[in-house]
Amino acid sequence: MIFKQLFDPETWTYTYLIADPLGAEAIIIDPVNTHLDNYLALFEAQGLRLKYSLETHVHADHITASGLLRQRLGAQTAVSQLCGADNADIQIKDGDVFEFGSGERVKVIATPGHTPGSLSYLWRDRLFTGDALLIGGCGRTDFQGGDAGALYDCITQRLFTLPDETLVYPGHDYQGRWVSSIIQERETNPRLAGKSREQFIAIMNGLDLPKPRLIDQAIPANRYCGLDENERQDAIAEREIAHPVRTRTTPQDWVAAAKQQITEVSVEAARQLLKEGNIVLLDVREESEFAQAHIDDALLLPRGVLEFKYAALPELADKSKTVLLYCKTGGRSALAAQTLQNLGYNSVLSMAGGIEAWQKSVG
Ligand SMILES: N[C@@H](CCC(=O)N[C@@H](CS)C(=O)NCC(=O)O)C(=O)O
Ligand SMILES: [Fe+2]
Repeated sequence: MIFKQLFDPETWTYTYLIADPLGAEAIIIDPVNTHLDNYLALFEAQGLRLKYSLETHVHADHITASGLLRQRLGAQTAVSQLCGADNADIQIKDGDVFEFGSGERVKVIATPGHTPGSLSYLWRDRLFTGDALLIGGCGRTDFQGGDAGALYDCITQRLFTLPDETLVYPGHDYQGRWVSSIIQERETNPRLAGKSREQFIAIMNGLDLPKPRLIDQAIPANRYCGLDENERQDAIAEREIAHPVRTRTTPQDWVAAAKQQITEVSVEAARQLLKEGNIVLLDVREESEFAQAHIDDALLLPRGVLEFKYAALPELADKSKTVLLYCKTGGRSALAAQTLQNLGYNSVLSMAGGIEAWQKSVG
């Protein structure tokens, strides 16, 4: 077997490559976009075929290379079904098994808490814990839908019950440690060893860590396998050419489905509503698009981080107030409108045609 632990010093992230030379089939766990060339060189040098690119969660601190690996090598991208990354090839559930090479199996163990969709992967005697269990620590639970109680439960009930000698390979280490074991973490992890659920929650609530440097770029990008807007469109187009018969849902399908569930208004109606006032105007595009041009008085809340950030906006505290959303052409705002409805907002409108239609119409 080939097993490599690769490290990204910029974000202290570990990436794992496992390959069965007999089948020459490989999988990669948590690849980082800036290392694409290294990975490609490695696959080529070792004659490997990348079958799966697995994510432990939607990362907040770096951008995944999974979408690029799909484009370049045809790997299938996989992430938890709870991550909101609709464009991944495989939406993973607890208990799923990935097979590769000659009989190699990777078993999925749901380990929510750092994020709701966090997963650990068990291969032979090695456990890849992402940011659930870290060496002498664990993933933070103060953003991305984090839940300290859930993290305590899955670590103590599902990971600490694995055989003592199981090796623990984390998603990060900030002190240069590479590997641990279940017994070592169960007996010495300062956040968990001998700690009750309540004590653990109190420790996690008191961490007060600065937010990751790349969070605003990383989360939205990672929900699209790390691809930027242009690369996403290219990837969709390439896929349509390679597989003209649609066997999977595309972003266009999700937008069409969302539009059945929400209320769209024309640019003219939107102008009238804004004139009347008492309405919250949200721009759900990315920060860079907002910086180029936006509608007066719009608040920026990119669709990719909507669930994580809406609660922090005082303008959105009253869920009965009318919220008008727009994006570039009306697709993303339809998806965002559906999300806001699911979050309990009962008067949500999406502006058809987006800012492009707004700019073309006479104000
Ligand atoms: N300083 C780092 C942030 C690191 C960070 O917040 N890491 C997350 C994982 S995405 C974590 O859970 N850290 C746990 C800890 O630092 O105890 C950055 O800017 O990227
Ligand atoms: Fe993380």
